[in-house]
Amino acid sequence: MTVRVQDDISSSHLRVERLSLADSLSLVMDGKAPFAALGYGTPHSVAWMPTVNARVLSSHGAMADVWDVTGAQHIESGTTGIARWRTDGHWLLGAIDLDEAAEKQGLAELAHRAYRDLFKTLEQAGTPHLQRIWNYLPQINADGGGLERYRQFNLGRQEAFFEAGRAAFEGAPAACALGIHQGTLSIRFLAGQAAPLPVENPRQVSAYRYPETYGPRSPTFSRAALSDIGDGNIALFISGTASIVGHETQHHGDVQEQARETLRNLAAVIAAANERVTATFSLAELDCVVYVRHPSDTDAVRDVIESALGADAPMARHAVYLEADICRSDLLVEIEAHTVAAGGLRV
Ligand code: 3EB
Repeated sequence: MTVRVQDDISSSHLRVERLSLADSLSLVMDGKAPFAALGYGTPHSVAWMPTVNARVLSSHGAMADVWDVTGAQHIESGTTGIARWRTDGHWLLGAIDLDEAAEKQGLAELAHRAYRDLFKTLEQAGTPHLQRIWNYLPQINADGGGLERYRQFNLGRQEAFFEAGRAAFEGAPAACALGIHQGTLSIRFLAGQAAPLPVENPRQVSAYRYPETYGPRSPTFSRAALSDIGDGNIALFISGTASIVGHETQHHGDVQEQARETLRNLAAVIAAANERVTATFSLAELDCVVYVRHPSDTDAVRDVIESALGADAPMARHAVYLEADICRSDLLVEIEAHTVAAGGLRV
């Protein structure tokens, strides 16, 4: 006998679209208020669009990744401690902005506190599973009292994962951690009701297994994550990816070789992801963000991407270039991405 399970009428499908700032704002005028968005170089005043506070280097100007849900009954917004969030009950986009100058604690304690409120948010909203996290740290490579600030951040972040009983090694969420020149410690996070499937890169040591030479506590992230976003689609979230093979930085001082190595790493993560799904993801289709340490390197990096994929590839056309410091001072470029394809997880 077969039992037919009725479609959950309250199910909510997640969609994402990369738009100019003007086009994303006009959605609201058209009465199609999206669930939430992540803005690149966008104003801080749009409540549903937490911004990434880094200078946009690409000619398109300010852009946004607009997250929308179909089948949602209503969108709720609120704050939990220092975290603000929007949710339709199935998916949640949250944001934390901490002004360090106004705080007495060091960065490790602040990261710990931020992640504690982040996890509290997820529990209270009933969207316990992180799909993707974006971390932006002012002066990431600066010394913070005997320990580099990125390493301090890693201390507090990992501690909060332990304390909340969250996977800090295998099963850690996809993430990025970039340096911004000024502003607040900013964390953005997308969560949902089901745990995503983590994906590692066979060319790289898992970041959560980096040796102690990179800091007393490892970074807490998986190389990528696969999420069933409903409606027969699966999303691949690729963490910040750089010119690292094994655990070592490659091509010191050569931004174009670093960009080529990064593309090889992205291709390797995509190949690993494709083994786990019935969908087919491809490098040329990614919606990526390219973080460039030195703005004068932007054209050199764009040339590498366009010669590898063709200038007409969606990855090349939709790329957002941002000025940011990378978490290792010898890295000049880092690329993160997401992409959606029809299919499901292989069981
Ligand atoms: C790397 O591969 C580059 O600390 O959350 C990439 C993605 C990097 C995420 C993080 C750091 C993070 O180690 C750095």
